[in-house]
Amino acid sequence: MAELVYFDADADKSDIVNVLREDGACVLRDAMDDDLRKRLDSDLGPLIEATPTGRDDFSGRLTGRTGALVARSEASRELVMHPTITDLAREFLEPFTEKIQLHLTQIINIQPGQGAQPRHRDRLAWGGYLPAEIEPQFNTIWALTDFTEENGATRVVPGSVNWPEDRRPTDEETIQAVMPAGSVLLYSGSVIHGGGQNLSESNRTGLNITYCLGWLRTEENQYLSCPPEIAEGLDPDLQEMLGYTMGSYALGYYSDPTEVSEINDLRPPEFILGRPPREKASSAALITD
Ligand SMILES: O=C(O)CCC(=O)C(=O)O
Ligand SMILES: [Fe+2]
Repeated sequence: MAELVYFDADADKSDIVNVLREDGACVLRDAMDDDLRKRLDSDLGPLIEATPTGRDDFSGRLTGRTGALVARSEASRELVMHPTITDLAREFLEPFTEKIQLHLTQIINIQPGQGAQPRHRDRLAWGGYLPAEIEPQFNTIWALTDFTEENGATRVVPGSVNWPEDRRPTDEETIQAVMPAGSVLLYSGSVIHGGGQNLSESNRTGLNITYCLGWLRTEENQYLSCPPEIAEGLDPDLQEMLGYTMGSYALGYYSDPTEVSEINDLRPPEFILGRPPREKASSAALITD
């Protein structure tokens, strides 16, 4: 039978990262305080109400998905920058990148009657081009309602991280991330998982916040979902998590095409937010003559 490891929110970080590397998933119990939960409910309730359900079986014809949460919800920003989570994300992805960035924010509201989502690996966003040894992603689904077997708690296949591409999981190898509201499922980009079937009478609401290697394209385009006029009012750590900083010496500069008489090109993204970079981008290993 499949087993999922549960940690208290203050558990040792290296224990959590080790389980994530081996199993590809685990749960942190009660990682969100009640006050934040209340503020999230009041920020997100109207957004959930206004969101239509999906147009295909993967996104879910009875599932609402709402993004741009950094721009839309102040309370969501605290979850995006939750210190335990960002520390874990950095440690987990550190073998493959200098910097991490926000990959997507999405309320996933599974309504009664929604069938199970096809199981998948989230790394398929990059179309299967990434070598298997590179782990691209650190994912969270925060439970905003209790996640139960009946209401569609996420199905995960612990240990499926290094399986050959053609191996299919059995039901015995799959387990649901049952957890009380305020807990968070952590899972990698390489573990097989999918939303569960909602056989209950009420919604299963999760908040999917994911991080990826700083040199990859992100699923949610953060520059369009949180444009400079909104990003300029945010905390610098959050601005940088959104991608408003150089990814490395050469990654992410811009030029202002309206400048013609005095051109000041190759600007770091912070410039559009009205401030200089907080640190100099490290230079790539140059081949010296
Ligand atoms: O809603 C869930 O529990 C999982 C959703 C998911 O895996 C996805 O949409 O990629
Ligand atoms: Fe997924």
